Amino acid sequence: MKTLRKRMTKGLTLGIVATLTMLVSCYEALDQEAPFNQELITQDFSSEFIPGEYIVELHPSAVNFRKSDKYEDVQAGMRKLSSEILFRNKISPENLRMVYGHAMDGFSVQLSDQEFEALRKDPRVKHIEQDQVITLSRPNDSTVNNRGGGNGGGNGGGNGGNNGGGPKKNNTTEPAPTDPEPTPTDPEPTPENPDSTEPEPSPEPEPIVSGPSSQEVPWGIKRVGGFTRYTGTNVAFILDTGIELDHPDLNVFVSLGIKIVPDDISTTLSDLHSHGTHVAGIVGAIDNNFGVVGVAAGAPVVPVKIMGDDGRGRVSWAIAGVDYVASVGKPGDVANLSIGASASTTFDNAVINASNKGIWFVTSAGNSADDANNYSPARANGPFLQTVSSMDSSDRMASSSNYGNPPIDWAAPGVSIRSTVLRGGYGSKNGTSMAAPHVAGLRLLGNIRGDGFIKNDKDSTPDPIAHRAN
Ligand SMILES: [Ca+2]
Ligand SMILES: [Ca+2]
Repeated sequence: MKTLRKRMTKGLTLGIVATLTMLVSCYEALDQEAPFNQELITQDFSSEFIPGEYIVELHPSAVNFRKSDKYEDVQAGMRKLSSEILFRNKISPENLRMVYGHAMDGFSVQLSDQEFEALRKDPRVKHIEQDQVITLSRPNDSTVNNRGGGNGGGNGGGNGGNNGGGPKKNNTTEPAPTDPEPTPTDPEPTPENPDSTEPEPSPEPEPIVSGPSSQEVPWGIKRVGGFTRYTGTNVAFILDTGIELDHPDLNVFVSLGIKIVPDDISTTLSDLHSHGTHVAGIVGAIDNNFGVVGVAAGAPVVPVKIMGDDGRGRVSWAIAGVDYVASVGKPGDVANLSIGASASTTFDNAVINASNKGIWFVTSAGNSADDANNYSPARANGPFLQTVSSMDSSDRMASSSNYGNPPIDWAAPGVSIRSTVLRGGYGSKNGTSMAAPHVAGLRLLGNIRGDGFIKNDKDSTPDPIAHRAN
């Protein structure tokens, strides 16, 4: 697998150097212990297309070779075919970047205006669309609490204790291994009477406890029905900035992972940004005696690194990640996409096609306080596709969350969400990026039921709150 990955990575590396303009698809606000529903918005969701960079979808009839089940073989076949098509149109095959053969047939490529016009007229070409940059707002999380780091007081910046749960002090007994559900039927908390699951302003600051029995159950995990030790055979693909491979609170399935981003963007499958590690922890942080715990505790999380260490990616890279999942994923697997871009037919179709293989694709609604129908893949719909809006611990829609039913299927916790971050640490983040993996974890466990509806929805249809069904 290692060689295979190496080879694939080599194939995918095409020396992409571009002046990347910013597209903000997802933000992570500072963990500042914001009062209810006033989470900080550091950046909006906006979009920028990349001049001269395109995603090309081919007619399936253009595929002139028999596809095997092997990802690397199909990649090689598509690379050959794509190069031929470019060559025929007097375009240097060196302009070729990603190739796709599972979620769609096609490739990404750099083109001059003249080359674009030529390729557009090729009968094998079904659709061409401009590529986009996707940018996460913060390269690093400032709220890292390294386990056992001894820098007590919680978050950097002195903003008051542990956000995101803080139940450590009473958690002296480990959850029972076989039946760990702490709050199977959590009643709807009300703003007037937040129950003990609420993470909001904790009266006494708590020191970081290292050592046994210091695991906390973040409020979001409780709200969706508590955690369950994952015993199934499926996996959760995290299409993101990678996952910190050696984080002690994560079960990272490294050998199934793939670095999609080119080598000049990042040379490691691991996460050097923190977004992907945080998302992974919400899905499946391990039930042990430290750190946090995820919805499907201990589930294998697979890094599909579509975003660079600087938090920048491209729609063409994201599609490559989706294409990979479509190839190696199995029915019942889950793929989390806590990223987004301006509306992209190609991106939508790739996700829809991949999900139709029975792989759950869970996407964030986006954080622009806008109609989710303006963003991809948030706006895509399908039987195995879930779009998730964000709410706070009082069941109120996050002020930044996108809205609109369809495409939104569920609301889930996305404000002051504590999870795994870099260097084996823990920190809080906000956004629909954090809401989606709650649903991804639930899908890994099985069915989801609604547990009430969010308050302050921005459209006329309050989103149902995702909760474990059984
Ligand atoms: Ca843990
Ligand atoms: Ca709604």
